[in-house]
Amino acid sequence: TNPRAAWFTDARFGMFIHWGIYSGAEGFWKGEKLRHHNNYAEWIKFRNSINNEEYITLLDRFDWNDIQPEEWVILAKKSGMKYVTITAKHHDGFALWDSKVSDYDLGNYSHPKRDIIREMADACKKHGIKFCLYYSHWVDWEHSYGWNHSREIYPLQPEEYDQYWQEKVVPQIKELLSNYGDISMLWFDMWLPHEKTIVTKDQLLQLKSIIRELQPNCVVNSRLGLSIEENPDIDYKTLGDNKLGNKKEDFPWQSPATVAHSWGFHSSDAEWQSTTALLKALISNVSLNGNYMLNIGPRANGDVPYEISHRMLEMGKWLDVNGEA
Ligand code: JFZ
Repeated sequence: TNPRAAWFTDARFGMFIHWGIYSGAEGFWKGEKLRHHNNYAEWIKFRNSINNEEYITLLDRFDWNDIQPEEWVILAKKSGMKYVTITAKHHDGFALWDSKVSDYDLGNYSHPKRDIIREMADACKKHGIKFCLYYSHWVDWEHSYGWNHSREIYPLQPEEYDQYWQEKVVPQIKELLSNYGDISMLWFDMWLPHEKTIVTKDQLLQLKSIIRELQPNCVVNSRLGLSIEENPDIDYKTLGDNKLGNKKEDFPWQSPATVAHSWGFHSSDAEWQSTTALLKALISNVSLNGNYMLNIGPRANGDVPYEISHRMLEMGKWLDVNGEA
């Protein structure tokens, strides 16, 4: 098997963190509910047609003196998780670090200035947790030539899309892999095979070779858009959201999961799964040699909803008694 992914196979349990400007909207925009039935709060910019300038006014709801990312890492540790994956850039295109490549970033819009990726990198190091990043490569709602699903009606030229790719995706991935120490994993997010998207195989291979060159130990998931079956050096397969595994595989795999439904914080998303259900999901995956990454959607002020932290801590207590170190 793949030595690069050995730590990932052993890790079993990790934390996903969806936190960004959307966390300030809480699933509502100007009194109106998110315009989509799946209620993914992190999609509000696109669903409710919010432009770049209006969207960042949500940052007024963030208190930069209050937000403590280390708390997320401590929660992961206490819950028995071995790694955390935070949304460095989600589909909204906003970078949670001080990016020299784009002005749509925290370096430009936090006062006092914060770099959440730096702080998370430091906190993970301090607490012995593997540090991993989510990066939305395919979809970007900020860049004029990024992909959004209206492009299915208003097409984008391949050359335009490549401009987005070369001037935003590639240099941002280089920044993330050059300035923040070891990145244990990059979690990309494209849920269709690249043939069905505007992204070309060449663009994906370019990205993969940059990653291999800059950080040869960094694990890459199949939602980069290259299937693990056809690309043996893709390190593991990400299943559909909240889909558990049902058999052992020849390769490492993972289920990304939420405690309720939305990934980003949503004030009316309240169908919380029980701790028992979450533990069963974890154990079921682990019994099939899989991996389970459970999400927190902190509020704009950084607080993790009690309904989530409480369940995670209960899982950690169970693992203390019954889990392997
Ligand atoms: C994507 C994102 O659009 C979403 O905001 C969130 O970040 C989630 C983790 O990933 O949504 C998906 C991606 C893939 C599937 C479903 C939702 N899928 O394969 O079933």
